[in-house]
Amino acid sequence: MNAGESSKVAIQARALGRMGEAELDRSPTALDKIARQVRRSVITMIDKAGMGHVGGDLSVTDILTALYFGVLRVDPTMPDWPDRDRFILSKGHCVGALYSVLAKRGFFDEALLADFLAPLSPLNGHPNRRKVPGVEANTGPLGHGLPIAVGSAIAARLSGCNWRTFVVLGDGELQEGSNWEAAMCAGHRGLERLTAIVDRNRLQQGARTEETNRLEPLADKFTAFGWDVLEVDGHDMPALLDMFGASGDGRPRCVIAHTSKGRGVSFMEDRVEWHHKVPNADEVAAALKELSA
Ligand SMILES: Cc1ncc(C[n+]2csc(CCOP(=O)(O)OP(=O)(O)O)c2C)c(N)n1
Ligand SMILES: [Mg+2]
Repeated sequence: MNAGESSKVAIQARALGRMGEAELDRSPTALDKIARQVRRSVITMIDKAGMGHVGGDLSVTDILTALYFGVLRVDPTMPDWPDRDRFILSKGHCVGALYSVLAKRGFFDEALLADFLAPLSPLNGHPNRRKVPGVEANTGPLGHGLPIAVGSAIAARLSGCNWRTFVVLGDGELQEGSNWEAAMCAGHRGLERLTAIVDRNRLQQGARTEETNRLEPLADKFTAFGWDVLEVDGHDMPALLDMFGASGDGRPRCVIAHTSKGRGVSFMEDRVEWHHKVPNADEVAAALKELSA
């Protein structure tokens, strides 16, 4: 353990942490329920902090829940277990959803979520691997997660390990050129144990993606770079679980997950202003009411 590792939040995995993998209920119904709890906790965290990225947190919630509760081989009591699957949240501004999922999965105590963005809290506005167990990479500046994930997949291959690497990218984020260098490298090397998931909510900060810098035909672009491309409703839990298998045909996999920014709160859905607008007290109450229905 290096100095950075030892400064991580005094995180003891909760009792849940030692829960045997077999005891986790991985059914889509159970996962949908967890996702609803995550959405509620995101609203509460942002309300308390007075900051956050609510729209993108809500669009990526089902994807993160499917990964952490249904797919990733991780052990919350051993966040640095060498054989674990690696997950990188490249759209790091949506860390509120990631923290909530990590806490629910047992990486740290859910009570810590109340300190989201508070002075001296380890739960910063972007993920930090030196501070929070379960976080694999520091992200926030867009365009870095896929290059890191490609490196992770190459490292697994070079060291003869069979862990898998997953990365979630924002769609607006794909306007960063570094993604396409990494995509080209992954295709060239046939990194079939790499899965990139695009949170295709069609909005970025302040505008729609297609008005800002057109991404379509997005599937064709990844296909041309040598990827196995699948498209899915990013809020359909059984379908998501289905898509997250390795490609197995010598190509990296790209899952384009069609989502709604602000998903689950009707007045936030698909509205550009909810990228990082903070709900007022009435809006918080209305959001929590909808999410408990
Ligand atoms: C390199 C870089 N430029 C600008 C920003 C500021 N920024 C934060 S979020 C965001 C929009 C991201 O949109 P998208 O990737 O579509 O994410 P989502 O819609 O899921 O929130 C921008 C421009 C940043 N974090 N990094
Ligand atoms: Mg987007």
